[in-house]
Amino acid sequence: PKTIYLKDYTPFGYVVESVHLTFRLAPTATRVISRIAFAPNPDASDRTFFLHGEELSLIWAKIDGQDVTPDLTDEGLRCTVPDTPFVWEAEVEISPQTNTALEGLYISNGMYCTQCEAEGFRKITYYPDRPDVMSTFIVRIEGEEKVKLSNGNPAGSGEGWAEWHDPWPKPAYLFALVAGDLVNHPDSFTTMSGKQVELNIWVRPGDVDKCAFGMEALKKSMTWDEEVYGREYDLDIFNIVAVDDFNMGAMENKGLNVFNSSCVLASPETSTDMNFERIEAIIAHEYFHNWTGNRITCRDWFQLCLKEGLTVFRDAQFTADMRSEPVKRISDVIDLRARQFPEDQGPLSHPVRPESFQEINNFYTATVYEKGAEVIGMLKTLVGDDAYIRALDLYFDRHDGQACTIEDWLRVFEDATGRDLAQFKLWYSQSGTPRVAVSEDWADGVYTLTFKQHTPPTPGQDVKGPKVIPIAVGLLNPNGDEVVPTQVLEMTQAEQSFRFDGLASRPVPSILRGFSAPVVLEREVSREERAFLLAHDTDEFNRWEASRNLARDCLVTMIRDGAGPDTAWLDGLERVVRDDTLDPAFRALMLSLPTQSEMAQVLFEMGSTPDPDAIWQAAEDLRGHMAEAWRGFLPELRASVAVDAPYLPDADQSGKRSLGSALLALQTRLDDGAAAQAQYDAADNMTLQLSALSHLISAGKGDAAIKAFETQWHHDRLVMDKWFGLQVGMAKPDVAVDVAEGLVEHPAFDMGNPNRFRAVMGGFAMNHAGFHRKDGAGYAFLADWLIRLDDKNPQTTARMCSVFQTWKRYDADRQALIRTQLERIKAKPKLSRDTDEMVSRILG
Ligand code: DPP
Ligand code: ZN
Repeated sequence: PKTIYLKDYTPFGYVVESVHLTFRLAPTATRVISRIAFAPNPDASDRTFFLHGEELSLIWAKIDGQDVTPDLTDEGLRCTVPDTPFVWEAEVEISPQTNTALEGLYISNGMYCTQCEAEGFRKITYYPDRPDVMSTFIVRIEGEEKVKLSNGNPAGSGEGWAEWHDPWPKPAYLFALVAGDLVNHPDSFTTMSGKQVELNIWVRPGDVDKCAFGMEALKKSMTWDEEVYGREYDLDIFNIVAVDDFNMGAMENKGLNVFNSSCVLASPETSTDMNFERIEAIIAHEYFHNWTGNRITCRDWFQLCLKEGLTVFRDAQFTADMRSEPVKRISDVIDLRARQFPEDQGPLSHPVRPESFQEINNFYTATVYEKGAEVIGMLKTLVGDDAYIRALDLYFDRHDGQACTIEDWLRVFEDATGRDLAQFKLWYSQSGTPRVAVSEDWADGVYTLTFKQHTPPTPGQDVKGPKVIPIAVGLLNPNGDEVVPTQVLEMTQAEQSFRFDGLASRPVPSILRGFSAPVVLEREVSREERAFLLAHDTDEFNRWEASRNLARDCLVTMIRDGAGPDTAWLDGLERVVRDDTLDPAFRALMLSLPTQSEMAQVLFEMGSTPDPDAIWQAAEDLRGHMAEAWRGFLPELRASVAVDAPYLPDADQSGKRSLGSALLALQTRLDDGAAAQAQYDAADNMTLQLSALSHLISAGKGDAAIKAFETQWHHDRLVMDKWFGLQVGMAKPDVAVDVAEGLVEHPAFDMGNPNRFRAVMGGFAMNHAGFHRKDGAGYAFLADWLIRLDDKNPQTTARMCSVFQTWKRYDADRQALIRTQLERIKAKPKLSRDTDEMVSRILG
C-alpha cells in the first residue's frame, strides 16, 4: 500500500466552479450524471487532470460536449483537457444495494444514504475528491421514494424528482443524499438576525416518537453557537436523518446531517441517561461543524484536527454549559485516559496532526479528536478567555470559505494576541504523552515547585523537545483552606521552578487542576496528603483525582502484596459519597473505580506484568469490601437519591440515577440481587432497567432478566444492541468467550450492522479478564470475526483492531498468542488497506 505524506501536498491543477449532479436511483444500477465546470487553478503548477473514482462503471464522458475516452485505473481517471475553462460531463453506474462498506451511496434498511467523509465521494462519481476543492452543488434526485434530500435549500420537486441547491462552496466529503419512505419530526428556529429556519429529523415510520429530544438539543445548539461564538446558521433548512447502518456516530454534511440512529433516536423507555447526554453532545458536535469544518474546512486530511479537535472542544463547552462543568471534565479525562493515552503510548501513537498515512479512515482517532480538543483547551488557558474569543472571531473572519491548515489556525492566535506559538505547535507535531515529574521545596517561607518534563519515544519519533505546558496550581494550608487560588504556571523548559512567597506555613499543593494539560503527573504523594486533598481541595477535578489515585494505590497493593483495602481512603470516600451538599453525579464519579484495563496500565508502568485475573479478583474483593463496610447506610442513601418525579434526562435526575446505580451495584453483593431484581421489575425507564440488568448479570443472577428483556425488546434494534453488549461485557471472565460465542449464534446477530458488531465485539474486548483469557481463546475469537468482516466492511474492522494495541503490556505467553492472531489477520488474502495498515502498525 502507498503511503501519503503531508510534506508532499500540492494544490489541484483546477478549480471547480460548479457541480450539477443527477441521480437516477435504482438499487443495483443507480446512474449518476455529473456536469462539472473546471478552470485552471492559478495557484497550481501541475496541470495533470486526475479525477478520483472507485468501483464506478463509466458509461460515457464528454468535455465541452465532445466525447472523450479517459485512461481508467482502479483509483480514478486521467484525461487530456483544454488549458482554458471547460465543462466535464460523465455518467457512471453504481450499486448501492451491494455496498456493504457503508461508504459512498448505499442502502440501509431500504433507505438510500451516503457517507463521503473522508474519501467516499469517489465511489459516487469521478471527481477531485480532496477537501481543498470546494464548489457549489446543484443536485437532482430521480426516484419513487417519498422523501429525497440533499444538501442546501430545496429548489423544486415533483412526481418522482426533487432538486436541491447548496449555495455554500463545499468539498465533496460534505456531500449527502438520502432517499426513502421517511417521516419527519418538524420544527423551526429563528436565528439571531431573524431568519426562519425549517428543522427536520427524518426517520423510519416507527421511530417518529423518538425525535423530540434530538430536536430540542438541536435548537439549544443553535442558540448556544449564536450566544457563545456569534455563529448563525446559513441555510433555510436543516435536516437530520437517522440511519441504522452507519460506520461512525454521525456526519456533518452541509444542511443534511446523517446520524447513526443510536446517536439521535431517544425515548425514556429505550434510552439511558448516558444515551441522552451523548445524543445531545453529538447533535451539538455535528451542528457546530457547520462553522468549524464546513464554512472553514481542512486543506488536506492531515489537518483533520483543525475541524475535529476544535469541534470536540466546542461540544464539550456546550455540554459543560448545559450540565455540570466539573462532571463533564472528569468524564472527559476518564475517557481520554482510557482511549487516548493507550493510543499515544503504544504502537499506534501519532501526532495530533499526523504526517503520513495509508488509509485516512484509520486516523479518526482519540488523538486527533480528544487530544486535539485538549490542545485547544490549553491554548485557551494560555491566552485567556477574551483573547480566545478574539482569535476565533478573527479565524471566522479571515478564513470563511477556505480550506485551512494548523498554521492558519495558530496564526490567528498569534495575530490576535501577539504571542509566538512556535513552541506550542509541538503539541501538533510531537506524539506521545508528556510525563511531568514534580518536586517541591520549603525553606524560609518560600515554597518552590519544580517540574521536569519528558516525553518518551514513540514510533518514528525518538527525541522530543520540551513543550509548553500550562499547569494550573492552587495551594492549601494545613487546615485545608485555600491560600493561593488557582493560577496557571506556564512551563516551557525541560526543567523549571516556580516560587510562592509569603506563606505562613508549608502548603499542600493541588497540581494540574482541572487537568489543565494532557500529561502524566509523576509525584510521590503520601496517602495522607491524597486523603487531605480528597477532603479539602476546592478543585473538583483534583478532588476526584485524589480519590482515583488512592483507588489505584489500593488496588495495586491488593494485587501485588495481597494487602487488604485501604480503609482510610474508604472512610474519606464514604464522607464524600454521603455528603448530600455535593452533586450526586459527582459523587457517582467518585464511586467509580479504575477500570481493569487502567489497572493493567498502572501495573505495567510500575514495572509489573499485569495479570488480568488478579486485577479482576482485586476489583471484586474491593467492591465486596466496600459493600460490607457500607452495609449500614447503602439502602437508605440509595432511597435518598431515588427520583420520584416523571422521568427527565436532565443533569439533576441523571446524576441521582447514576449514584443510585453505583450504590445498587454494591447492594447487589449483599442481597443476592434482590434489590436489583426489584428495580428491574419496577423500572419504567431504560436507565433503571439496564442498570438493574447489568448488576444482576455481574452477580450471576441475570438469566431470568436476560430472557425477559429479550422478550420485551426483541423488536427494537438499538435496545437489543444494549442487550448484546451487556451480556458479554458483564460476563464473568471464565465464561465471557462462551457468552460471546453464544451471542454470535443468535438470529439477531448481524455482522453487517456496525452497531451490532461493535456491541458484541466491543463489549467482549471491554471484558478485560474475559478477553485476555490465558489460553488465548478470546484473541482467536475476535480475530476470526475481524477476518470475516474485513471483506464487507474494512473501516469497522480496522477500527476494532485497536483493541490489540496494548498487547505489549502483557506476559510473554499472552503476547505470543496475540501475535499469532495479528499475523493470522495480516495473512488474510485480499486484506483491506484499512486493516492491513492497522495490524502492521500494531505489530510494529
Ligand atoms: N462525522 C464525524 C464527526 O463529526 C466525522 N466528521 O466527527
Ligand atoms: Zn466531528
